[in-house]
Amino acid sequence: MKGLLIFACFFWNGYAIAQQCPIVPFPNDVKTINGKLTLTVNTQIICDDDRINEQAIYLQQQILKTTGLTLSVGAKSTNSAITLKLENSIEGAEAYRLDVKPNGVNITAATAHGIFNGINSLLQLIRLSVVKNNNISITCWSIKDSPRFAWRGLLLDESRHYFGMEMVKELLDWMAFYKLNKFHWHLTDEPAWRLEIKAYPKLALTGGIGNFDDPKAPSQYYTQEQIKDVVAYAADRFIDVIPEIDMPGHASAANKAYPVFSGGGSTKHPEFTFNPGLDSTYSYLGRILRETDVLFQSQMVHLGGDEVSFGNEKWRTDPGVVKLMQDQHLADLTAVEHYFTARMADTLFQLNNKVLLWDEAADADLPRDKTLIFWWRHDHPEQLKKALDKGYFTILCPRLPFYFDFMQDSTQRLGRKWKGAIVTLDKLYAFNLNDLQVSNEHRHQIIGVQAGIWTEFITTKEKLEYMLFPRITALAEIGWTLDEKKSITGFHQRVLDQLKLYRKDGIYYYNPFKPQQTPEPLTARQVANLSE
Ligand code: TNX
Repeated sequence: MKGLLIFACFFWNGYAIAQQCPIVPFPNDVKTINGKLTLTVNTQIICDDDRINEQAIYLQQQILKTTGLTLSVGAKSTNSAITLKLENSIEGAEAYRLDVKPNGVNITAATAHGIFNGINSLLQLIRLSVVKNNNISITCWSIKDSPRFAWRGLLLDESRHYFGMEMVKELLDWMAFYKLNKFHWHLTDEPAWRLEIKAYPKLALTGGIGNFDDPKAPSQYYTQEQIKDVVAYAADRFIDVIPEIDMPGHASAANKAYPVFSGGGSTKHPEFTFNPGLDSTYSYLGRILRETDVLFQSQMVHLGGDEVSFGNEKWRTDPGVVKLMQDQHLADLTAVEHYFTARMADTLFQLNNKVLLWDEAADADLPRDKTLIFWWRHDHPEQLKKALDKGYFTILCPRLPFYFDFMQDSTQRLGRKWKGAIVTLDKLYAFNLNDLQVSNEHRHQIIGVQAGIWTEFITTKEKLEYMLFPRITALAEIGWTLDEKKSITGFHQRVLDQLKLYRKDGIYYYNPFKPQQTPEPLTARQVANLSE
């Protein structure tokens, strides 16, 4: 019933046509307008404001790329036009208005980011329209839109498997299309270190060797030039890139390159930690963070901080750590972990960066105004509560349903499950903050949501696409669209439209409506291992 409400009905030639706005994420205020607009080669993109000229060119390029139509950008209108205009009266850093009328399009916003969001809504309408004889006919709408959450993120783990520049840019393109605005790049972990650091070249050269399946795979990493390229590409799309340099755990690849800083590990996780009992560890990691800060413009670094207990047992007997515990009056290994995190966080604060950490760090008593906590352990709701009670701004990324390495279908053969649970598209879409029992007083501290593509079992581009598309659309709506505007029936309709775009673009997507049409892509080796 609720689903029906979002269908706007209008009459045309005497027929009632149920019409739903196809934009993903679904806009928070949308009305139908009678009639159609036809874009032709004579339609001009009008923009006489240098502050949004780049966005006008982005629109021009995307229209050419996706439809073949070449529109010119200029300051004066000839006939029908797409007009981009900054207007201070529109409230909200990312808010925009999009009016598509039979005689032209207006996109207005107070910021360039808002204009960019409006452009992406228009691009969605254009891409889903019919192009005939170089004419594009689009349905008319009046949209006033702004996001529910400021942080709408996606994490890609490239330590376990490396995907490379082309894949990263493809992800950034789709993120922009769906108004996702934070790219969390997990670049270091146990199998490999993927970021060139000039002061310590072996981090990439030696640490870059291997992946989750094959410890001997040739070194693969991002050079500093490539990082700058990605950061600029993302900035053009209003996406902040946040690097994650995981510490003091998940440090095995770094320790392979510079074993002198290793704090040891466990049988299952050898050489897993950095050594918090050595002073030189702090200056070593400090230099790494300084170079990282220069490369990334977001003024935020994620320091990980998760699962340290997987491999810190050697700390107990390490003379340096024992001395540190005595000198600093640290009662146990958790206190050592927090001491380490606080010291590294200080380095970031001196660089005018915020520190971002997984929810283990809610116990570490870092300054509230410079720390963001990522709640990932859905089975530890008390950790979310603690982060909020302590006043931290928090991002929700609970494994269930936000980890996209989890299976999405009972027929899937390779991927994670949580005690038998899988993450279907509908389960993900049903995610609701109200189920988390966050008090009203703390709601404003929840600044957003984020999904993670962890890649232990995602080894190819096809598999990555299969796990992400179309789940990325649900993520986008959870981040952007208000609960009362969401509807599962409307969403299914929108997803069906998006699947058409994936087909056009050659994306190996998963079809939630007809899973047998898009079988799970597995390599011959994976199939052989499964049947063993
Ligand atoms: C947990 S998220 C991890 C990752 C794994 C992921 C697999 C987090 C802080 N740690 O290291 O890749 O689960 O789903």
